[in-house]
Amino acid sequence: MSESTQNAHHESMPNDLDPLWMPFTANKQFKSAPRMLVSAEGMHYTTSDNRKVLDATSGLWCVNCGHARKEITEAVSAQVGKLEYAPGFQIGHPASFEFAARLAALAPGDLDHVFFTNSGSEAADTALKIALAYHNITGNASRTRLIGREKGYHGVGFGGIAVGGIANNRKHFGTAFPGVDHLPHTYNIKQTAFTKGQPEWGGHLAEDLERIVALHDASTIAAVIVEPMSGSAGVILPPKGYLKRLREICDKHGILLIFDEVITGFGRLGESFAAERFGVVPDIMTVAKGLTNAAIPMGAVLVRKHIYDAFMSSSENAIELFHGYTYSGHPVACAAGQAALDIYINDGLFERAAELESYWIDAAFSLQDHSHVIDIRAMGLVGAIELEPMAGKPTVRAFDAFLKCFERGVLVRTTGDIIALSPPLIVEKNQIDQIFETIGDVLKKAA
Ligand code: PXG
Repeated sequence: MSESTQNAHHESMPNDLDPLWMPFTANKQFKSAPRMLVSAEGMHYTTSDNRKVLDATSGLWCVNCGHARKEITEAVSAQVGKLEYAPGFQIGHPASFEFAARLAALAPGDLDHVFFTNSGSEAADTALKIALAYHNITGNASRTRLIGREKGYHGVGFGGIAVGGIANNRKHFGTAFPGVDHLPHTYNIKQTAFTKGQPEWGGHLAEDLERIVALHDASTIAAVIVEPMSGSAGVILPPKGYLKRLREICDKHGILLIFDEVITGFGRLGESFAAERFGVVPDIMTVAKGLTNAAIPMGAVLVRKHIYDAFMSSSENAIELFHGYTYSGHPVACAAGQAALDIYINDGLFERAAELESYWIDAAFSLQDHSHVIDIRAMGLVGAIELEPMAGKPTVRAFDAFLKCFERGVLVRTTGDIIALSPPLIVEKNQIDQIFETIGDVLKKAA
């Protein structure tokens, strides 16, 4: 290493790592061998020891346009200079209205009203509150039950963990949210291993909603919330027909259907939203992550016209929904979001993801015969390589692969023993090759 690189390394590595309590991280392990990213551009991060790392995860499934996009940087700095903040309660600023109108136009069906939050977790909790309040004001106050799904992830707020279905996210935090039930997950690799695209098996699991309705009665159920494709649980694609059937059963019983599109929104599955890809329009949709390309945190909830209209039928000076955040519709986040939307449209990134899909799937399936690979799932520009857990040591095999890939210049993400991949939609074919060659090499060496 040259002297100048050593200096750069030294300057960018903080002296004291102890005060920061890192989120969703093995703090002790990390701090004993830190991995630090100091800059990013396009498809790559640069580490504190000045290595380029190909980003196969879009940060955390969020930097869909690629890193450090000039258009976003410029829009953000112009907005900070012009109006860095304005309150959003009982007063407005143009950017939030303009951005909402563009999102409404992009969203399918009549999902044409937008409530801004600052994260996916806040979007999930907001969506659940809107569903409860909707029934309350339309004369169905007994509809208070919320139905999630096993293995679901809807962020870390109390509402989100209650309807979520990942045990580690729930088990230490009590049972503060009553009246929740869960659909069964659709993960079953005995039936579906190595399916390219959506599995044939599993559509029947939507029928379980009828069982839940029979158990609790529809008059007590407000909403069903699902990720159209489970991301955090390890890329579980919806079985064919499953989402359509959920929609039908919800309609039959007057239950609102919420899609959490925090990961699937903004091109991940080769369409603007999973709702478009699967041809099912929910009543409420949550988004975040790719909404601003993650340059500034932001989330949003989109609701269908009849829901918004129900709230607007109250008296002229009433506050229709007692909910909101200091930073709802933050001007700088709106500027980032508008610039991201321009990039998605001008660069045709959703179409690009669709065009690359078959190349992506074939590249993922090139690892099919590697030892310890027990399933591969892929669609759009998202994928998962599921590994056989080491006997008595779950998660170790995948985490080891994550560390080795990082050493070899590719950033992947792991959840359990699953390697999850979701590159920026600007990824090139040779970079797709690099991602899977690196993983393949790491798995071969580890075998
Ligand atoms: N809903 C879904 C479907 C998500 O994937 C959230 C809500 C919460 O968003 P915020 O912005 O509050 O984090 C998410 C977040 C991973 C991983 O690798 C997934 C998420 C976040 C961090 C890591 O599985 N998803």
